[in-house]
Order: sequence, then structure tokens, then C-alpha cells
Amino acid sequence: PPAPDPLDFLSVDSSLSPEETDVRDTVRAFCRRELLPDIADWFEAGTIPDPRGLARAVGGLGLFGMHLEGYGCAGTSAVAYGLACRELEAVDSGLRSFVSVQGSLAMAAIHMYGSEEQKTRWLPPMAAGELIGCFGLTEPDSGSDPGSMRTRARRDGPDWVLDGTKTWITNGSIADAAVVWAATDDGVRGFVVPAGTPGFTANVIHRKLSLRASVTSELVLDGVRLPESARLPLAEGLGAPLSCLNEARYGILWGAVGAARACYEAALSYAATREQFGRPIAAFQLTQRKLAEMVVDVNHASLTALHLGRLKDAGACHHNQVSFGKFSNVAAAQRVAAKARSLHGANGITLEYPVLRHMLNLETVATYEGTEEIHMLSVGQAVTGVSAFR
Ligand code: TGC
Ligand code: FAD
Repeated sequence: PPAPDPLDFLSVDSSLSPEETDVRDTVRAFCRRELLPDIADWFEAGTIPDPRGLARAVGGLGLFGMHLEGYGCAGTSAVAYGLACRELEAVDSGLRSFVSVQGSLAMAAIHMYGSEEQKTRWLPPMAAGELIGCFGLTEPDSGSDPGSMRTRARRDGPDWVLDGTKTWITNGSIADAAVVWAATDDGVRGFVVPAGTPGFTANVIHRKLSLRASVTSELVLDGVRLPESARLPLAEGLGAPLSCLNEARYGILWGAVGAARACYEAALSYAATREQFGRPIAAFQLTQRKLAEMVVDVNHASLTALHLGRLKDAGACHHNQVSFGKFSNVAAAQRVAAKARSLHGANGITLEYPVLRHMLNLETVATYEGTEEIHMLSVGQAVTGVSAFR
């Protein structure tokens, strides 16, 4: 048998289909050509300078909502979607977020729970990247426990009136439409709020030290009046937004592999060229231990992602298994990023190398879409049958 490829030690990608390999190569080439050269500058500036141009480019590649069927979406396999997330996050978690919030949260919510009219109106332009969407679940006092949300939607004649505040909303202030979740007398309901609706404002959250190449916002709903046709008719109860989260968490468990791989590759290359004590640092046993541990983490995470992707494509991936993948793969990526950063010495703290940028991003990735603790508790509940959430 051939010697292992240092960049794919367990040959995980050898089991991809030709179509999946095509998606991987296309997205990887796009990322390396269009995104990688600028990402450190965007991160340093704390912005994506041309989000509409980026949305059109990503939409042109068919990546938004790519595993959804119809309405201008590509209808690929879940594994292909995961590979796209992996390649995007190998550049930066903020770029994967840009794609997964649009496709897996805003579009998935409309696709799963929307009326025919809502799907026809919103999905094709969102798939093309002509319109940007966001997903508002988290509130200042309601993060891990979204069931405690205070945002209210009340009936007023034929209309709904929404009041409340959402926070930490990715793409919030650049979105053309926000999928907003609100409590009603009958439980949680979802609404599509077009930007510019009177009473609806979005304010950028500044001074982030993580996910800097990503727009994060607060959404304020002050007497926002919407027709019944803005409500997602099939969404009833908290299970609706949570089911959308499964889609995004699935993308993240692949994305984390990309961030981990990028850190490992940077470390491998640096170790081969950086010399101390008259030898490349790759020659020291302690460096090799770090690299070997990184290889194990990257490949375990990669296998987990591919396996869950195959289960998802077979319609057999339970949300507790997504929780397993989300927390274990993000934790693996955090371990890899920390080792890669240490291996770069002082250079590792600069934006000349990707390692600290990924390490800082992964702090957010471990927090959003359910913190590490929340997913541990989901797995804990699944194996013991006892809920320890409250
Ligand atoms: P609980 O009573 O357990 O559940 C309420 C109902 O929902 C069902 N359910 C799920 N359904 C589908 N998928 C899931 N993952 C589900 N988890 C639970 C459940 O069966 C029940 O259904 P029913 O019919 O019996 O009513 O709810 P709980 O209030 O105890 O909460 C459970 C918990 C803690 C797991 C959940 O609230 C949770 O996941 N919390 C974390 C919140 C979170 O992840 N927020 C993410 C916001 S979006 C975001 O971060 C975007 S980041 C940007 C990016 O993605 O790039
Ligand atoms: P809290 O829930 O207050 O948790 C604080 C700590 O307590 C955590 O360590 C947590 O694990 C722990 N904890 C809480 N409950 C328990 C428990 N039962 N047992 C043990 N430990 C517990 N939200 C959206 O709706 N849409 C978005 O687009 C979005 N984008 C985001 C982008 C960024 C950059 C960030 C940072 C967040 C984003 N979020 C978004 C919000 C994100 O989902 C929340 O931050 C996350 O769900 C955690 O909520 P919290 O920050 O309120 O933390």
C-alpha cells in the first residue's frame, strides 16, 4: 500500500464520489483564489468589505442552501455541502458562517416551514446571493435556553406585532430579511421580517476579538407590524428553530475540520523550515509529538464528519449525533489550533500566519450553535436518559 499522505493521513477523501471530489476541488480553488489572499486583512479590519459581492460570488458557485431541493438550490448531497463548509472554514470560520447562516438557518427555515409563496419569494434570490438572510433566535437574556425568549408576537386584528431584542445575530445588519423567532400565546413561532420594516433596526456589534471577518448584530423589534403571510405557517414550537440549528451544526462539524486542517498544514510547513539548535524544529521529538497529535485530531474529526454526512444522506442522522460531532470536532480543532500556535513561536501570534486567527475564531465556534456544554448535555441525556439541562 502507498505511504500515507501527510495532508490526508487516513485517506479519508479517497472515499468521496467523483461529484463530491468536484465540489471539494471547486470550492477549494475558489477559496484559495478569492478569499485566502485577503482574509488576514479582513480579520484585522474587523469586516467583510464587500458582503454583497461576496454573496453574489458564493451564490454563483451554488453554495447557498446547496443541499436543499428546488427553488434555485443545487440539491447536492449533505456530504458535498459539508465539504464546501470544510473548505470555506479552512480559510476562516467567519466565511463558513456567512454561508451557513444563509443556507442552513435562514433558507432552511423558509424551506422547511415556509408557505409556497414565501419559498418562491425568498429562496431563489437567496440561493443566487442577491439577497442576504439572517436568523434571530438568541437574545440578551436567552442564549443556551432559547425557550426563555422574551421577544413577543401578539395578534392585532389580522396582523402580528413583534417586540423584543435579538443579539449576536450573524449578518444581521447586512440582511435583506431576518427570520425571527418569537413567543406567542400558542408557543414559539417564526416570522420573516424584511429589512426596512418600520420598527425594525439592526446595530453592528463592535470590538469582537473572534470571528472578526463576520458581521454580528443586535436586532431591535419595536412594534414591528407584519401580516399573517410573514409568519412561517408550518413552524410550531421551539422544535422548529432547533431543527434549523441541526442543519447549521452539521455544517460546523465539517467546518471545524477545515480550520483544524489549515492549522496543522501551517504547523507542518513551519516545522520543516524553522531552524533552532542547528536543526529544523520538525526534528525534535516534542515537535513530532505535537504533529502526530494534530494528525490524529484532524483525521478523527474528518472521519466523524464524513460518517455523519453519510448518515445524513441516508436520512439517519439524529440530532444527538450532530451534537456529538459539533462538540467533539470543534474541541479537536481547538486542540490543533493551540498546538499549531505554540509551534509557531512568536510568529504564531501575528496575522502573517493563520494559526492564532483560527484559534480565536474557534472560541466563537465552540460557543455558538450550542456551547460545548450544551452539546455534552445532549449526548449525556441521550446515553443516560436523564436531562441535566435544568
Ligand atoms: P426541549 O424541551 O429539550 O426541546 C423542545 C422541543 O424541541 C425538540 N428538540 C429538537 N428538535 C430538533 N432538533 C434538535 N436539536 C432538538 N432539540 C430539542 C424536543 O424534542 C422538543 O420537542 P417537543 O415536540 O417534545 O416539544 O428544549 P429545552 O428548552 O430543554 O432546550 C434544549 C436545548 C438546551 C438542547 C436547546 O434549547 C439548545 O439547543 N440550546 C442551544 C441554543 C443554540 O444552539 N442557539 C444557537 C442560535 S443560532 C446561532 O448560534 C448561529 S451561529 C452562526 C453560524 O451558525 O455560523
Ligand atoms: P449562555 O447561555 O449565557 O452561557 C454561558 C455559559 O454557561 C456557557 O459556558 C454555557 O455553556 C454555560 N451554560 C448555560 N447553561 C448551562 C447548563 N444548563 N449547564 C451547564 N452549563 C451551562 N445566535 C443566533 O440566534 N443567530 C446567530 O446568527 C448567531 N450568531 C452568533 C455569532 C457570534 C460571533 C456569536 C459569538 C454568537 C452568535 N449567536 C447567534 C449566539 C449564540 O448562539 C449564543 O452565544 C450561544 O447559544 C450561547 O448563548 P450565550 O452566549 O447567551 O451564553
